Amino acid sequence: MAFNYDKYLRVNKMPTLWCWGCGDGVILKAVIRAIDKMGWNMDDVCVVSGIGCSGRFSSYVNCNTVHTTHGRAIAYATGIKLANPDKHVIVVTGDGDGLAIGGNHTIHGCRRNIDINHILINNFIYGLTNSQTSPTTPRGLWTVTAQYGNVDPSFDAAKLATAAGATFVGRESVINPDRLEKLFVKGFSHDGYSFFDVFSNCHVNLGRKNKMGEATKMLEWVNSRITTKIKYDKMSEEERKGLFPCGVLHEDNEHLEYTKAYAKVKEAAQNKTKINFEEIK
Ligand SMILES: Cc1ncc(C[n+]2csc(CCOP(=O)(O)OP(=O)(O)O)c2C)c(N)n1
Repeated sequence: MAFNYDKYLRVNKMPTLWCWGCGDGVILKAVIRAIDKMGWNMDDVCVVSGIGCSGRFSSYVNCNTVHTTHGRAIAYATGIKLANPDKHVIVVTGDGDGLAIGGNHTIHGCRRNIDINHILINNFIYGLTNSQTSPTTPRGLWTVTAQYGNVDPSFDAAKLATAAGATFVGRESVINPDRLEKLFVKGFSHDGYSFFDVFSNCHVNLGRKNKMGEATKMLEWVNSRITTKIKYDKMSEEERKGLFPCGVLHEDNEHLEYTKAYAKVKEAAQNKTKINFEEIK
């Protein structure tokens, strides 16, 4: 039977505002297919986004949505999840949104290990605002704020999230929608902070200005930067240069999820008892 996309989309908002060929639509499709696989009721799902092309995400999914301020989506989502621990919270940010202005919120969300599913749409540029350098812009590329080429070293967002304490970290790209959907299902099933570094294409505000070609050429470029974790693990340091592993990169089920830890604070306050920290790992 054909997949019923209408059930999950605000069809009255279609077509989207994204440029033709933008990877954001592929990610939207993978997210709703993963929600379907999870069997979640859309009334129990909340999608929170920041500002940017990626920020439009919350406009298109037919569930509880909050389109927040630039960089602050994780702060809003933390409040939503703490007040509604039984609901499923998905945050969508851009690389600028989630790693530059909102980088602080991202690392503290990871540190707390709150059960938020953070999808970082990594198109290596500030897309919406016309091509400013982001923390993931590769060295050497032209941006409007680096007109002689970007000299800043770039972040590996997955390594950052792992180091900050996220207990599920994965990476995929828009080249492999099936693998992306499967990764979302795995991360959505995980009880704790799930961070997804999703490589996407901005052929308009990164590609065109760097003469990298149209959408399909840009997808080839994205594809040339990734490999599977299995292959990556077998490579030498030299072979790994410029490549990013994809798949589940880190998973840790030992640490207590934050709303569960916080419930112990509530319990102690209500009963005027002490928290048993032995129970909080
Ligand atoms: C506090 C604040 N600062 C700056 C902006 C302007 N602004 C809107 S979106 C954006 C960057 C978007 O880039 P990114 O987060 O990478 O998302 P993309 O558009 O590429 O999906 C900026 C700087 C804003 N809206 N609010």
